[in-house]
Amino acid sequence: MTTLDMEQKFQERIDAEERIEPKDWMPEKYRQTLIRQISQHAHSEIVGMLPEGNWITRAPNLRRKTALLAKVQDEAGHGLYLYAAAETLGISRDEMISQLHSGEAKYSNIFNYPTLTWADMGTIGWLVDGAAIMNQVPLCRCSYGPYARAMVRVCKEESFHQRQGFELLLTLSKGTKEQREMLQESVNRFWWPSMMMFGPSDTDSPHTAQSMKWKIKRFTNDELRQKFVDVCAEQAKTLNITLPDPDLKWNEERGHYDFGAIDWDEFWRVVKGDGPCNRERLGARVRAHEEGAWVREAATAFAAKEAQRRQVAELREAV
Ligand code: FAQ
Repeated sequence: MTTLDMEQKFQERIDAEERIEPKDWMPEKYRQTLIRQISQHAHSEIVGMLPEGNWITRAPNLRRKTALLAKVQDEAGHGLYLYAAAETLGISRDEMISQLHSGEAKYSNIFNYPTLTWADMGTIGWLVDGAAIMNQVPLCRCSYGPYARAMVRVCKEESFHQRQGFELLLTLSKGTKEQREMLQESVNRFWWPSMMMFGPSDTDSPHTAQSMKWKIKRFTNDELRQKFVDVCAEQAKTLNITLPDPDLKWNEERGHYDFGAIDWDEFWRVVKGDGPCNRERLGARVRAHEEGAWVREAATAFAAKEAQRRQVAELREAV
């Protein structure tokens, strides 16, 4: 069979909604696309721990602290499931980590913005996890099995994250004038970067068309962004706040909210390494990796010792 025949057969499997598994034949570009997307996703989860981790010691009470601790810990777990899913495609974790640390690999634009107030903990849950869920629920039906299965668990946890964020903001919305102002100011800062999380508009997205054909993506960037706006515009009413977009208004004919233009120059600046916190975030990751070297060494030594112990026990049993 020629490569062209194999590609055609592969596409037929995709069209028939069959799951692709690690040992199945796949086009090299499909493999590379998945490695790119899954590793970027994993990096986003790990770097995404930093803006919120920054507030754990300053949570206002024990209930908020335990929820925030659990959420940040969950993000670490998501990163690990995703690195494991990417490893099934033939890339090692060390390679992925070194691509992140060298600045070669991307991670979500949103985590290069600072967390300046306690309200940001609620806004991240509401908007950032909200955008993440909107994007990730369809990924549970991604054509690549290990990624799709990882996303099922991730989405369950993300929905708890979104709810705890919204509940935090609802509490602020019913609080003092200062608390209501803190909530509005936080949403003003995070709204547009959250809208950018869905990626460039469809006309400027180099990967969407092929990823839709391969059923890695089930919706385009613009379709998901529109769903997000429609949900948030309604939820903002419950929070008694406005979204910082003078062009946001319900369009009866379309059955959707219209919204204003996104500043794509800002998006590309942040993605290419020049956002408010890019250097700080990468610096923190590299430092954590270096300081964790002794843990990796100890774990490797322990695993080697355990393997040796098991081998000796098996030999003893055999004689
Ligand atoms: N930030 O052609 P497309 C989370 C890049 S997880 C930075 O549209 P694609 C959980 C893109 O990589 C958030 N770069 O590409 C959490 C590509 O560059 P390349 C992460 C971006 O892959 C919550 C170029 O632009 N979620 O938040 C961004 O088809 C709270 C062209 O773009 C995922 O990763 C961006 N926002 O679509 C954690 C979900 N958007 O590689 C902590 C999985 C695009 O050619 C706290 N990923 N780029 O150099 C996806 O669904 C897709 O990869 C998209 C991009 C939709 C992100």
